[in-house]
Amino acid sequence: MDFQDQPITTARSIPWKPVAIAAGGLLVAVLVVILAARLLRGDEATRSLLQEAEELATPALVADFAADHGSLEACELLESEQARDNCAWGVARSLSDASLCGALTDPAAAMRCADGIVEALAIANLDVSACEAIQDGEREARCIALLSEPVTSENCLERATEACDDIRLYEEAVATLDALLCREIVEEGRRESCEEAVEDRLDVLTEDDDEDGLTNEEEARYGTDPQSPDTDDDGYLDGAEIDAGYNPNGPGRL
Ligand SMILES: [Ca+2]
Ligand SMILES: [Ca+2]
Ligand SMILES: [Ca+2]
Repeated sequence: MDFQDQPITTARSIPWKPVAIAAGGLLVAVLVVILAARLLRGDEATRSLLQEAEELATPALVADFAADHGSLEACELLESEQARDNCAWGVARSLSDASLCGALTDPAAAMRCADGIVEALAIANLDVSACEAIQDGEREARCIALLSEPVTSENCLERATEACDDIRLYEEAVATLDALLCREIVEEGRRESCEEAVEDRLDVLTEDDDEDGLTNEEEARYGTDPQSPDTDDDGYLDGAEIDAGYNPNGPGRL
């Protein structure tokens, strides 16, 4: 088959075939009747057909159809302004496209529509800078506060991330210094950063800046100076004093 054989489709037209399958045919038929009747208008019979079809196509049904198929055009079939706004809101939400909220006639509803989508995307992408596009100040602050906290197993569900299991594994691997647990993490980037974090923590735990035989972590535990090999300046290294049971911070034994 070459390019010439491609079926001809009109841009942005309603995909009738999948629609017919998805909607079970009935609603589509009703919408076709409405469209046809609106185009023809005029005579009594057409008007009554139009009325009948519009009664069948309840706002909720049309809104579901519009949202399922990302069709703002379907929302235009609704009579009341509020129903059209609700319908357009549903389409914008289902496509995660805040720009479509501009189709709402009520400016307050248009703002809530856009803010909700921007916020949901910011949370889904863990992108705190995206919160700044939220118009409602309070909502923007809430979004920034939420995303500024590091994601932990405690708050990962609230942040709508599906990575809670990964995050729990990450935390456990770092806490127990078990790099093998990192390998069970599904998301590749997080798996790699888990292995690095375990390695970094191992490095930190084994670091001995002043080379006195006590790691920095041990110096913190004994209260000695991690930057001075002989904290009490008595000629014996901190590590040697601990090993021999002497107080590295002054005279006497431990
Ligand atoms: Ca040391
Ligand atoms: Ca020391
Ligand atoms: Ca000493």
